Amino acid sequence: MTQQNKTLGEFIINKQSEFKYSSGELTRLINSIRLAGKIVNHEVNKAGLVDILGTAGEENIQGEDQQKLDVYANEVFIKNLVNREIVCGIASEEEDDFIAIQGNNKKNENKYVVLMDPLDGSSNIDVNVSVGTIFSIYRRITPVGTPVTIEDFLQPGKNQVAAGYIVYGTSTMIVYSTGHGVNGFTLNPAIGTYYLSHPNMQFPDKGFIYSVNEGNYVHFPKGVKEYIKYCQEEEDDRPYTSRYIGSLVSDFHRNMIKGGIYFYPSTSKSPNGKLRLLYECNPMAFLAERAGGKASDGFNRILDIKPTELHQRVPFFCGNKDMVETLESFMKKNE
Ligand code: P6P
Repeated sequence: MTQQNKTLGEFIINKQSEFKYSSGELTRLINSIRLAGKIVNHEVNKAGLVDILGTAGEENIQGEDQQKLDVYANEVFIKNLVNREIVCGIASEEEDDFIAIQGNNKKNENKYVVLMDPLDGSSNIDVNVSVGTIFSIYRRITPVGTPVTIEDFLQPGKNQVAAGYIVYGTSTMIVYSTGHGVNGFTLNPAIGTYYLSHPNMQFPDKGFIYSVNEGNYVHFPKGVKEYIKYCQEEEDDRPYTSRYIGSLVSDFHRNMIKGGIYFYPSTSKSPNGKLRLLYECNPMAFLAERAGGKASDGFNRILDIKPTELHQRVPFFCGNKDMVETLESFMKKNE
């Protein structure tokens, strides 16, 4: 069988020996996410046809209107993870606090916690632009069998054992890493099977795309303003191309394939930026580093940051190593 025809299921079995922890549990975990992704994909693809658009009338912890698909996706992932009894805890952008999972035998022996943004970029749903699910997996650090605590979720991103995203775009893909390289699988919706379509994804050596919401330019730190002007100068391989979809998963996915940098800096209205450290920045940073890229808050490695709260935000700069390092040099110069 050629590498390209390999299904996600076959890939997981072949690779599970590489996973230094209990591979059976991780396999069940990734399979659970795979199934939930197919279910959400089905609803996302028909969102325009049924009355599932618009807000659910509630607000999430971010104070943002919850789109019905946000609520739906959150429920689908939580149900799939709980029913398979694979995790001891779940944190979600759509949940104010973490969810402790009691096993049937009331003594949950599971070792993993999952943090997720069940449907990132949801503001794009009504205008038919790609959205995505982002997930991050850790081993618990409190004793197995005891109730999970906030400490199990507030681990630095370098402790992740796996992370990835599902992009519901022109095709649906799951892209993930268990620490050894990044691999992308494309869903064949006719048979509901994911096939290995992007083995060992790596950022190209050079990147020429910058992705930022320039509408916030006047509120950016001086170093970011200088970097944007640097990207726009006529010089060497510049001006770069500006591409911003407004959906982190889609912008990141394109930049990892074509080469580029995505950044959501601090602004005067969001002094810590907009993106959440635990279930957006850390998983994307985990993937970026394993694809030869870099992820920073402008000064520090994202994966080294010790979280202090579940929904904390950080400024986020992520993509080709040379592009992130050039941006960091502008930030340092203006520190
Ligand atoms: P803005 C979507 O809400 C999101 O979290 C990311 O997916 C996206 O990159 C960013 O926010 C867009 O934010 O302020 O540019 O609309």
